Amino acid sequence: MKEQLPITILPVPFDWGAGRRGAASGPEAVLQAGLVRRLQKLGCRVQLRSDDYLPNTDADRRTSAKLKHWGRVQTMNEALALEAAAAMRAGTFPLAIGGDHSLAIGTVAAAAKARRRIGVLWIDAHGDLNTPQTSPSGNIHGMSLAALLGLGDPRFTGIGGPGAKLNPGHIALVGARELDVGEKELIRELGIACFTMHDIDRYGMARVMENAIRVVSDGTDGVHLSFDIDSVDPGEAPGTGTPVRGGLNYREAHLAMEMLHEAAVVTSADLVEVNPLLDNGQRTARLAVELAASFAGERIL
Ligand code: 5AB
Ligand code: MN
Ligand code: MN
Ligand code: MN
Repeated sequence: MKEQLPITILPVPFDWGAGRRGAASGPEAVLQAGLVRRLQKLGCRVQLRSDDYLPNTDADRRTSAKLKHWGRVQTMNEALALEAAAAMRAGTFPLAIGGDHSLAIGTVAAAAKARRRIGVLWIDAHGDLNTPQTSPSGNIHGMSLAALLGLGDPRFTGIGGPGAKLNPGHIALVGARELDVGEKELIRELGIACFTMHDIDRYGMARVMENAIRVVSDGTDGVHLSFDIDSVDPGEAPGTGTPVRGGLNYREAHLAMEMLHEAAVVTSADLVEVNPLLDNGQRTARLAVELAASFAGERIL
């Protein structure tokens, strides 16, 4: 992360973008696992925002088969985008704690507005590049990156203003191992840099991250890190709604965070998809805290 900026933690207790409930308790679990203290111990100034910026969407039943719970997802994202923008205007680094990955529509839209040309590093087992037409599930957390590219429904491409929020050439996916047909087509068509688990096996995490960091930082004015905990192997991170075997091991995940700290290019971030209902004790929530600490500069020596 960029040095010295105070961190504004934005809890996003919301999971209507996912197919199963539980990620709404992610922020509470990650905070309970000691996120604030761990960051403060590193010398970071930390402001923990309360979640009262999020409107209550309990009564909102607007949904459709191709865009499940779109009313709630839209309302959450509009509010989160404003809150993330306020955190950046105040000169702080917004760190959104999810919550399901649909929340990146709001945080990246805000980052794109603040930084003009934004690079996005999407560390995830998935591409999150579906549109309502290609999605096999209708779950909006699988459509967030496509929406940010201006693809899909205007209710989501229009969050934080109409149109694409970023250039496909400024995106890097890392850790992908489950891509739907339409996502594969889109990656090829747009030439999106996709560093799959195959690439990580073959070239090693260090080389992959060097290349990914170059893609997102060359020719951009800021970099947003969107870290889906399901990028990590389910053996280490069982507490997540869409686990996929064959993910990042413990050290690969930490190395990625350590290299991002060193590169000092990231200007905003999300940590998403922790689902305490599916966790083995606090294993996944603790991992999330450790990874955030590596990102914020915790070192072995
Ligand atoms: B996550 C799937 N591609 O669209 C879909 O966890 C899974 O934010 C999406 O990466 C997973 O439903 C979304 C099959
Ligand atoms: Mn995701
Ligand atoms: Mn995922
Ligand atoms: Mn997931």
